[in-house]
Amino acid sequence: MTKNYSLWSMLVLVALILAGCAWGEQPDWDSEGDTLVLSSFWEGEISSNFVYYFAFDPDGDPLTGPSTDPADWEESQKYYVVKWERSNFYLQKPGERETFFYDGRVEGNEIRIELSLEEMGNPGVVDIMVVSTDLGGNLKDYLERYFSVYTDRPYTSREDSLSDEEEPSANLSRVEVEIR
Ligand SMILES: [Ca+2]
Repeated sequence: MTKNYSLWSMLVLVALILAGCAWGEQPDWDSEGDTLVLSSFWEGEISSNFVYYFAFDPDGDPLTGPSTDPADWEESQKYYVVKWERSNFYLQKPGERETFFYDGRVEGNEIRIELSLEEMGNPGVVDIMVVSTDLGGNLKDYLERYFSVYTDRPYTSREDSLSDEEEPSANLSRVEVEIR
């Protein structure tokens, strides 16, 4: 009896381990290619003395994209705009009112956000600009020009020169975009 019990325990254990392996290796086919994950890295720790903006142009034309000034974006109403201001994330969709945004994370010198590509109409290319301002809306740092992310490429990155903004927390270093 004891022997049988041990055998069953071992079988159950083996089954659990196999199940665990299968679970861990399961590719997530359903959501493949439908999430854009943007990681922005700044020279200093993210600070609520500044506002951080991320603009996404989903029109599919890499010849057009967001300027370096968030005031223009608001006027054009063409872009998805995520911002981090006073410790909250906000999302403005084209032609809609700003809402709270929950797929963002701040950690040390990094701000990471996730957006559904499906929600943006599954564009083949997304044009992206990243900007920091002070609380009065004065521009601090930005990419020299927007960059285009082709959504069939799993990884795209952009460097920003390290010495163009003296406040480390507002000084953009690098942007990485993964398509998952
Ligand atoms: Ca465009």
